[in-house]
Amino acid sequence: MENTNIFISITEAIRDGDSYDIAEMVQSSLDSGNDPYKVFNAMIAGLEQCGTLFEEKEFFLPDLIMAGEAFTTGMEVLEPHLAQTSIGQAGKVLLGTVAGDVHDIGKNLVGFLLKSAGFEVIDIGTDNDTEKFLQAVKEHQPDVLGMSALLTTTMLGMGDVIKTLNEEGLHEKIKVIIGGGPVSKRFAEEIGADAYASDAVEGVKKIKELIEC
Ligand code: B1M
Repeated sequence: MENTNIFISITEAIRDGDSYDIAEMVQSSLDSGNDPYKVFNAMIAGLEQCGTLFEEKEFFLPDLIMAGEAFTTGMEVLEPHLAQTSIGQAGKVLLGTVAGDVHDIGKNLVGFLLKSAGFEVIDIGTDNDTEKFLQAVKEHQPDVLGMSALLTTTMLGMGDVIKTLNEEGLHEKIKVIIGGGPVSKRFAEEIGADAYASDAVEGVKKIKELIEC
């Protein structure tokens, strides 16, 4: 299939939650010699379209669920091709999504790129309250704690985690970076995070900077 067409088809398959065909489409696009990162961008565009249609009330919760599942299915095929840039150990990063929030696609991408860049990644999953973050920091003693939030209601939990790290004297031992749709550089500064990243690539760059300084 001609390049532009396959990218459009991949975007539409993710948007429409087509878990059945997406794996074959991604594989066929890679077999045709397309850049894996362009395939990846086409998949992300599908999630963005799904989110827009959800906002416009044309799509509903099951559509979001199906799009998320199709994305995960596509990533299973794509991931080994993106991972080819792997290098040595660069530091330890603890990643998690905050309490009340089950969105994990963005966090997983950050984790995936970090691993590709040679970081050890401990991913504690989704829906982590302050206590869970605190326990994980004590147990794993990471160089960097990375928190993700996709909801305006859950992002506030990030501030609670940082406040508790400060109270327990743990923030002086680790750096904290935050990311996710509703958060911003300004919000990061307000809650005392050490860095903010708008996307996964910037996340890896900022984490490298945090470890170096
Ligand atoms: Co939800 N959802 N969702 N959802 N969902 C959003 C986020 C929403 C924007 C849709 C919309 O209205 N347009 C909206 C949030 C509105 C708001 O609060 N501002 C929303 C809503 C409302 C909800 C529910 C409340 C719906 C309901 O039940 N009525 C519900 C909440 C559930 C909960 O968490 N308690 C809900 C549920 C879900 C699903 C479970 C169905 C599914 C998630 C599946 C999963 O993650 N496993 C889902 C999905 C798929 C979406 C959309 C469509 C896509 C999110 C996504 O994965 N994007 C989303 C619409 C959208 O984003 N346009 C939407 C792709 C991903 C790569 O981007 O996660 O932003 P993102 O990550 C980026 C950057 O943000 C950054 O890097 C990533 C890669 O570049 N980043 C970091 C993220 N974390 C980082 C951490 C870092 C650094 C960078 O350092 C640590």
